[in-house]
Amino acid sequence: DQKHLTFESRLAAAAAQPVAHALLALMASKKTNLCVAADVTTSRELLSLADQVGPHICLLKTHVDILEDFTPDTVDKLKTLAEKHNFLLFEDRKFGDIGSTVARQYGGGLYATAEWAHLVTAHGLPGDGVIKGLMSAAGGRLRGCILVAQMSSEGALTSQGYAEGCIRMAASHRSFVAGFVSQSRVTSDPGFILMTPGVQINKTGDDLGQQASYVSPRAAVLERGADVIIVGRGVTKAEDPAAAAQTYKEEAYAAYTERITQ
Ligand code: S5P
Repeated sequence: DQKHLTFESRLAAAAAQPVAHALLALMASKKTNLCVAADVTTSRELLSLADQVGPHICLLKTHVDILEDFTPDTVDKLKTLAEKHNFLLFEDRKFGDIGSTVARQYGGGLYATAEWAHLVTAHGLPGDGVIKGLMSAAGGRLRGCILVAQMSSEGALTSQGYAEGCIRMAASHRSFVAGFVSQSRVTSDPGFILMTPGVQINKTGDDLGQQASYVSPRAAVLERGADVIIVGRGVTKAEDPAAAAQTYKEEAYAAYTERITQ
């Protein structure tokens, strides 16, 4: 069972997916399972945030379509920061269309996401064509996707059957699916990485349907099965984002340490 396994001991199970493998190794060596959701509107803020929280994160999750001033230069600078601080880039595009459309959205367009994002999110809704489409546009690059098996928002339509369908879909595309966005332990397969959003310390939900109450990093890891916690406003709106990231990192990693020794 994945629950008590260390990230290192899951490397073999993730061997088919190079980004999952790299991420597990990175989390173990850097001692962080924190992903910061960098939901800001200018490239300057994005790069500044990435530089500040970089030492504390394993993944920087972006919504580059929120940026008002996106250019390829933003991506070049983001790549440099990812190398400087040793984290991976995760574009939360939530692809959800037929394979041929997704292939073009991922491989081309303004954002050319396949060029730079190690991981992207996708919905399982369209069926496995969405994965095949992403794979076709990834080409030979080391890329992977995270399927959104459950959503954190109130009234989400991601039923248990839907989540199970996502797990099955992933199991037949192990070379490309690195894990899931989830709110519970949707799988005990040690090869897949579970990432949980809706995490904040001392905070209830927002007024736009983010779940009625956020959960703490500790609850996300120990009760919801998160390997990685995804934190947006808890860090981005903090007076000192670097200090906040450090706090979230320490709490989440301590919870992971507690889990593997349970
Ligand atoms: O179910 C989900 C899936 C995702 S990826 N619920 C989410 O909130 N997210 C993302 O996590 C969302 O797009 C945002 O970038 C982040 C949560 O941000 P926060 O500010 O609420 O922590």
